[in-house]
Amino acid sequence: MPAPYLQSYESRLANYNNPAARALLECIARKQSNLCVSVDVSTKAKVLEVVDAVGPSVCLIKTHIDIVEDFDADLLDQLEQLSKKHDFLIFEDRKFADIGNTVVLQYSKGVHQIASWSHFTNAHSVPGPGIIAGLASVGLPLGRGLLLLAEMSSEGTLAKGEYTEATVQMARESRGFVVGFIAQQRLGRADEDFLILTPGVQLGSAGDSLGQQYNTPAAVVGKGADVIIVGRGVYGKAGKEAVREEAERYKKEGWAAYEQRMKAAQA
Ligand code: 5BU
Repeated sequence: MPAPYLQSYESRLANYNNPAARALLECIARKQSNLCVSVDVSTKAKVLEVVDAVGPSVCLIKTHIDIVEDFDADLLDQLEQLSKKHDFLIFEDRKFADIGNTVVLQYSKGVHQIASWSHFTNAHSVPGPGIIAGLASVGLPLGRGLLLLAEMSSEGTLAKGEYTEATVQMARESRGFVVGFIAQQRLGRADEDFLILTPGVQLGSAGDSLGQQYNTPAAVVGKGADVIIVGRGVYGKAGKEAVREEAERYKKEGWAAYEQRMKAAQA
């Protein structure tokens, strides 16, 4: 029997109880898309334009909600409508990094009320397990899922080696809520199944001037990514039609790489 991640997305449903993880696996299989587009634009109109353009091609939309200058509750309503129209889930890339008591407040309160609309969020493991306990106290009753930042795509990252290993161990101890990692490669033992979401993906660019490092969809899926996260590679194109086409291109690349991974495992 090949390792869980070498099996189909559908068959991996059996390995997850978390409702957000299950919904994501189902959506990936239904749409034949392992593409997450990161919508890092700073006005409400632009966020909605990009999401409407890429929606048909993605399983997941990633937000940095705190960069939207004219944020209001209507943006969340419209995002939710688009997620129903196009069938995708939402991941707020909040990168929580504080003590449990503080992240409870940051996750549930303030202007953004992240837990109320975001199926997934993520957290650094640097504070220790209290951060997971705090976030779980808010997110679990709502059926949310947490991704731990086990590795980063940026040059010189300190999230490697023993830090990454200790992060995986923390995840093992909270499997109901922690559904996987933001990472650059497959993590965990061969018999374990964690979702691996990988940012730092672009075709035709090696990186940016601020330390971002890019790999291709084929390279990251080959190393174990379940979901590829693409930002500027998609929303950076000029015009809604070009953005839509680019999302479709990454969707096809990501799916072909997944099929290739399954084929290689069966050979
Ligand atoms: P890009 O435009 O494809 O470079 O955007 C990548 C997105 O993923 C951006 O929102 C980052 O904040 C996010 N990101 C990342 O690039 N690398 C990481 O290790 C993590 C998040 Br964690």
